[in-house]
Amino acid sequence: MNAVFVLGVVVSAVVTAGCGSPPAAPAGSSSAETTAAAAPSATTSPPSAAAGPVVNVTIAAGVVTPTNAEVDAAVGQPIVLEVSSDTTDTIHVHSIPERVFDVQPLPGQRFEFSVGIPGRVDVELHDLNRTVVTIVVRP
Ligand SMILES: [Cu+2]
Repeated sequence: MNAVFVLGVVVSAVVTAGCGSPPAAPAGSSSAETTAAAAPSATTSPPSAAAGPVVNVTIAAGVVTPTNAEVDAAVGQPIVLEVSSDTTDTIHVHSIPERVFDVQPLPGQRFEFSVGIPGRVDVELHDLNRTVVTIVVRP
């Protein structure tokens, strides 16, 4: 009789790293860097970074608005977080490399960044432990 090979649990190591552990950055030169070798067909968005999404974030009395929102962006496109807050906090952008912004108790703070690798990037407030928005980054 043949032994029955059960497919092992391969997935669990990658999923939901969360805040505790930084995302595993690919060490070494993998295929991550895209040099825009062949754009298949330029449909709508021009390659030169057009205006990206602007996410308005309000932190008031311990309540974040929005939470678990989702916006689209393209690789390299500027993404702006406009934050009004009544307290200090830390914004953690789970991109590679990750980015951290210090929130002050002020209106109209503006944090701009871009993402170089396609995928889903969570933007979190660490003190309040909320995911504000997930940015879906297209290639
Ligand atoms: Cu985080």
